[in-house]
Amino acid sequence: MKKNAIIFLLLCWANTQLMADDGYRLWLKYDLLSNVTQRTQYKNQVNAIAIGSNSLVLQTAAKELQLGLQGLLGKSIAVNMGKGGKGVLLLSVNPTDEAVQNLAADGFAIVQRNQQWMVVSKTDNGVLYGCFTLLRQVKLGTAFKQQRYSESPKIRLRMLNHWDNPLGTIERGYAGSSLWKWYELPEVIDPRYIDYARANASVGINAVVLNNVNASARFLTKEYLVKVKALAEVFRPYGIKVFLSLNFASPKILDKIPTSDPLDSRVVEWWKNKTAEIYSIIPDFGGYLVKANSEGEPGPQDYGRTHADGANMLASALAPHNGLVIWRAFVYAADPKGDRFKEAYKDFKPLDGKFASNALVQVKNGPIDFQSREPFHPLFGKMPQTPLAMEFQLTQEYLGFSTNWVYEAPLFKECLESDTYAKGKGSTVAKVIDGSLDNHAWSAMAGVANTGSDRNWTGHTMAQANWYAFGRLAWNYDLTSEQIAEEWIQQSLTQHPQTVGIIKELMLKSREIYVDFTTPLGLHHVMGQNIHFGAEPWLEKSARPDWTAIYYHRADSLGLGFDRTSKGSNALSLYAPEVQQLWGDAQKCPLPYLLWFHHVPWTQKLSTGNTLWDEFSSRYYKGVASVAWMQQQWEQTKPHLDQAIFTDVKGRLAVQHREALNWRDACVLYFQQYAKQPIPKPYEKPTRTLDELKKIVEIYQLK
Ligand code: BDP
Repeated sequence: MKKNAIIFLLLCWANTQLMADDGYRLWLKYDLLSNVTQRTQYKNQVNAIAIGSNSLVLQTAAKELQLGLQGLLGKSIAVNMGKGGKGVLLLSVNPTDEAVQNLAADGFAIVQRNQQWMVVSKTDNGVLYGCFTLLRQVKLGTAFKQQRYSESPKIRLRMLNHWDNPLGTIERGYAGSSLWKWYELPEVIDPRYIDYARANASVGINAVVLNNVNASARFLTKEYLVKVKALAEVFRPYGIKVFLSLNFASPKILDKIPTSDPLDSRVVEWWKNKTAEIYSIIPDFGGYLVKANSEGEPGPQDYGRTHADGANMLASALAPHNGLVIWRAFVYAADPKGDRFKEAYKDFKPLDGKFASNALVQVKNGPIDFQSREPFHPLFGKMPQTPLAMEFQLTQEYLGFSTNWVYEAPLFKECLESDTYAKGKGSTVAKVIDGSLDNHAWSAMAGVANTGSDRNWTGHTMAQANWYAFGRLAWNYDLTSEQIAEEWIQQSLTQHPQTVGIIKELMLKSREIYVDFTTPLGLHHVMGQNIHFGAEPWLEKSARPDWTAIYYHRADSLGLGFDRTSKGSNALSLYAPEVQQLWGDAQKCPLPYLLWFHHVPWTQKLSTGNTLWDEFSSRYYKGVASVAWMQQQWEQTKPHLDQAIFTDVKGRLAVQHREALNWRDACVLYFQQYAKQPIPKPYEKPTRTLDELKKIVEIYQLK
């Protein structure tokens, strides 16, 4: 071995031994492969990388591949222009290559021809994704197994939505402050912006909305647009487009136009000019995300216009620049007699077919608001003429912030795999949003980001997996939660087989455990009202009835749950008949959805053989016991994990246990007042009183 190579290996080794892992590198840890046979085998495959053209994205692809392979294989690998030959890995953009003919634009193939490996795609971005995939395969030991391997993304726009504000705070952010240092931009480019882009590109994310949907008009000022431009320049080499959330009243706020009516010619002109200005600064700007007439935000309804009128006005300003408007369907008029479940449907369903071709409607996964379990949103499958984008929430607003471990892939998949029956059996939500069911050109999946300035990006190290899983599922929703967990653990934490197994099991069970100790059997929206943390089922008064807890749980001496059948709000009627059948009968409704649709007598026997009260209260006890089990399991991972990560997660699990006890005691004692039944055996009655628990929750709520 040459002297240089020995020094290089020693440095790699020292690097991995000496530094405690602060989680910063996420799943992009290119440390020397520990499997020597594998390493040697891969080493023999690649001596250099060649790129056929010199575009920004292709250069990035080559640089990333070089960095990754050098780290993983412990040898230096040169990058050259040209086609190379044997032992040279070629990165090629070639729309006519037969290997990519049947793939979407960003798809790629990794093929071996004449003893040369190549990553080929129709687009630069596709090659970049191919390179990151190859690195993942090298790490997992699955690289270069087939002479031809290919992938094609199912969704066209795979985007993160940041709810970041101009002053650095993040709405519903639990991992520090905003990544974007607006004051320092555009002059100072924090290297972290680049690492953020790398992480996104590595899982196929190709679009980001930089600012909060409750948008400050300030982002559209010249002063801010040059800051946005600076970020766009960092993201461009990683194939990521920048979008902005806008404030619908911007013409009024920024330029004192007396109205923001979307049909007023002054307003139309204002947006046309503003949009042209944006594109003159950021030529590949993606477009706008809009929250309008929702939770106090301005919108077209302020002028008697519809959501489609508002969206189409913006769409026509964007069309000459190939921009998109993404209009959110998260609206719910305050109707004291209504059911919030039905509000968005009421507003949007009649507008199907009325949106411009460069407009998408972004719908949250469920009808209320990112609860730990929701039935799929009834709009999916009911607006066939409109491309519907999916909105998931990665940040754990209703899932215990960053002190609770909840792996969200099962939650996302549960929604994506739900059958809307829009065009018969198999019309899944996934097929609605990927555009295949109704032949839409555009498709999008958005995740409300969980990133922040914390060194490990997401506060809870395990929450990194939610960012990762979101990207992987937006790329290919057919991947299983288990596959994604397995690859994330191996890349981020450890490759020790037993430890991988333990962590994987914890991840896969974590969401159901959280549901059990917070909102079992389909209970929903009983969290603390101010910060959406902890339990506050006794909340009776708020600025709006549909912000209280009693509006949703409807507990009384007879039973528990919201009757959404024809005898109640009839929200069930918004779904296809097959879905109504599935959920409509309280005797047959799957238990996870029971209290979403039925007011069930406390004494009713459920399919488990227990009465509602016994099953409901037992779930809280089981949930707490499961958190204790998580703590025990975690202990076993200690010998095979970085100690900083081990200790941090251990601490967070202890907090989760304390919080689970609070949830359990608060909910069991509160609902017991209505059920008037003892705590089922073998469980013990909480030692604290309801008043004591109310005080604890008040502290959470910063009252
Ligand atoms: C709710 C959040 C609120 C958001 C809103 C939205 O509590 O902060 O602004 O969703 O999605 O979940 O617009």
